[in-house]
Amino acid sequence: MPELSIRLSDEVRSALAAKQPVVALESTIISHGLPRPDNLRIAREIEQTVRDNGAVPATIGMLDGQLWAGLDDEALKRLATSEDVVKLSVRDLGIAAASSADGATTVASTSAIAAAMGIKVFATGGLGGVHREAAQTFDESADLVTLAQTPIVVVSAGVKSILDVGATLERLETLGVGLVGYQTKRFPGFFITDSGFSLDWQVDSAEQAAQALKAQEQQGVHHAALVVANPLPESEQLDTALHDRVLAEGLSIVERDRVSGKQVTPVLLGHFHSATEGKSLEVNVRIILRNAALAAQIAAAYAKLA
Ligand code: PSU
Ligand code: MN
Repeated sequence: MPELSIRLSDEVRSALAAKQPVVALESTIISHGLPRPDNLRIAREIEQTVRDNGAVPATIGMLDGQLWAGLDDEALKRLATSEDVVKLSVRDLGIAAASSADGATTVASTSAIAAAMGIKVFATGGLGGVHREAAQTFDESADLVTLAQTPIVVVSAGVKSILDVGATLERLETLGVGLVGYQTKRFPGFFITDSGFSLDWQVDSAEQAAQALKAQEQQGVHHAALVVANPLPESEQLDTALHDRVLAEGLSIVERDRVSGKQVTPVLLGHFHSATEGKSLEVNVRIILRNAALAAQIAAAYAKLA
């Protein structure tokens, strides 16, 4: 491994050295995506789920300007409870380190850091993407361009339904990001099972997803991410009428309060969690735990291939 200024927990270090399965986890979900006090409990559950499915969790975050992969419970607690945790995309990492900040990494920065360390698989809830007003605001998540240049498997329940899903799919295609449904050819819509868009490809098992990663690596043109879209079963999705109503409210709050930049996503998700009286939170947690389980299975299957 190259000399990177990323501190690894002992567990993550030995798993990587032994080429055992490791799953990267982001910390923005914990600090900015999920409400307190549930967020800390959920962060621990995500890690446990990765372990239960045969991999070592590597939650990535910054403490006092130092990047870590593999957080101990005290660090997890700090990112979950401190008021001063900055949401860190890739462009923020250097300046945040020089400012001795505490920070939480997004899909973009987590995948970039994980890939730099040789971690092959990353689990999140839903990707960032093109926002609905992007034609005016140009608001497109840095997740997309980062995934275009980061070779890693990302397990997600599609993109957040707060986004323009069709535009996001077009951008993923343009950017060369691989996209495959897990046991489906319907693209999931995060809180809802089916976003209304279809997919070109599906894999039927964790082994097949691992084979796709392996094949990409062997082809020598593996510069971008492979997104494995893992939908919730319909019986577990958020009620679609409730979803549509709360989303419309959330979007008008964003407009009314002129929310912009990196606040948009946390404000919309926060509105969901309060306006659905915790129903969207339950759904969000199931999404993340299911993705963590599948990611661990893919990482384990990949380790067997290698
Ligand atoms: N998915 C969730 N909750 C979240 C996010 C994604 O279920 O909090 C976070 C991720 O860290 C993602 C970020 O990278 O939102 C996207 O933010 P933006 O739209 O500002 O790029
Ligand atoms: Mn944005």
